[in-house]
Amino acid sequence: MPRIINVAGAQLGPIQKADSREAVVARMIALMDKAKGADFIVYPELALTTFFPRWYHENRAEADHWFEKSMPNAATQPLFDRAKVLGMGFTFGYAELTPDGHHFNTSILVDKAGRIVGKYRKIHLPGHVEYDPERTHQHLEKRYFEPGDLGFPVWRTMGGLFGMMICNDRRWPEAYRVMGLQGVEMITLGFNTPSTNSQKPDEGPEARAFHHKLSVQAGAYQNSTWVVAVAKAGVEDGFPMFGCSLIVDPDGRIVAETKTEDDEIIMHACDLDATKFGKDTIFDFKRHRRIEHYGRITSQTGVVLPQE
Ligand code: CDT
Repeated sequence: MPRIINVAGAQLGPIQKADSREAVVARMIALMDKAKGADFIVYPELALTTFFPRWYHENRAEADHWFEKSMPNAATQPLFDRAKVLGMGFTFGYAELTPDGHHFNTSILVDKAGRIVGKYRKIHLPGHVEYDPERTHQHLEKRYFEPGDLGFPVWRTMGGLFGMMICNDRRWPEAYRVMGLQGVEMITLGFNTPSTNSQKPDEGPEARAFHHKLSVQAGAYQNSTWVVAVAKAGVEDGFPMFGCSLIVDPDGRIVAETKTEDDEIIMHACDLDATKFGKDTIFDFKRHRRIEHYGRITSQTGVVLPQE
């Protein structure tokens, strides 16, 4: 018997500095209405605002207005309310400021009854801490966020096993594997990826999309899981970000992909039981993993060269 979950990826086009959260939430609700009939809808990383880590503030506290102090809050409650009426689970990313003053790049998983059942805080923060005049654009996630402190959990909800990662996490096989080792069947991934490499301007959208797809497809295949990757795209405050939102099956194949860099829905009926074959055969971790040789993965961060 297949275990079908109808999934929607809700790509968001650009959000400008001046756009209010209320206006963005209205766009998110319009996408939700378009996806009517879906069981679950996935929105991007930092979905409620412009990608503010491109802006440098000497005084970090000046960026605090981009953060949410509670969730749901007045601006996002209408999204929770609409989802409940439609019986749709959802996930989206936002900047989280905790009551004790910690800053995280966060995503939440909400079930069909509107309950927050999971929270993930981005672990692989890209970019830099200080203003870098050498770059074509700034990417100051390391300035404004702390690395996540919740690990890579997997939640049993909506009839399956769900995990979350955020943007740059998709480039790190360890992130998928930690969830793979908990049997994950669907990973959601919101992203904001600039269309050019700030340190290598001739690396444009084609190469960026290639690395994006390569990472997501490999992660899905090697852990036999669905991955739903959703962008915030288009030109934000003069800075272009690519689209390429994807639904990837447990065989690593793209089954749905956006065509624009604007608000756009992709949908697919994902059979969670399609994850079984890979998990029981070539990626049956229990039979095939050789952890006695993997020590460096958790004991070492940088490269240690062999002795000359
Ligand atoms: N948001 C995010 O994580 N973006 C990164 C850009 C990396 S370049 C500093 C990404 O991996 O797409």
